[in-house]
Amino acid sequence: MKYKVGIVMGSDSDLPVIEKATNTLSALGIEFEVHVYSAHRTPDEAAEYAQSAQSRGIGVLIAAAGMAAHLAGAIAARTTLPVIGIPCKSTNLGGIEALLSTVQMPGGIPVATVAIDGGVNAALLAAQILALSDEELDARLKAHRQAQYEGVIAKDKAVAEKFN
Ligand code: RP5
Repeated sequence: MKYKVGIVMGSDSDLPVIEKATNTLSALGIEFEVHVYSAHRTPDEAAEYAQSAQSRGIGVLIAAAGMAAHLAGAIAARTTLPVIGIPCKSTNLGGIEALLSTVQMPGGIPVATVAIDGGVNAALLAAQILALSDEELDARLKAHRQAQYEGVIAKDKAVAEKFN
């Protein structure tokens, strides 16, 4: 592997979402590291992590946070690596607050925002970015997509046999 994925979350209460991402990265054979850094509670550590990520072999960053979710934007402000934001559902506002906080970045500092609690797609998007310069990973991604296709075809067959 040329590059690792760096994953940060605002709190360990975001772990269930992060585990969807780490399971997907593991299935694709992608190395990653995981940390808890908060844009609000540990802003210096979050900034230092983002600033040093590229020099430590990270190719894409994933940042997950809930509530007034500034983490992905704060990370993106400190690096030119691509940053994928995951808005997390952590209050009775349902995650819409984190979605808007993560997605509505002002021009100049992009964050590629996935769905609320979208850990799987964050990992797949990171994989697709890394696959641009990694042919073996690209082949594993295409196999993953094919397996997904075949899984849905099999489900259709099972449902059709039951009801038709
Ligand atoms: C955010 O606040 C975190 O990303 C988390 O989603 C939310 C709640 O954090 P805890 O109070 O559970 O630590 O910063």
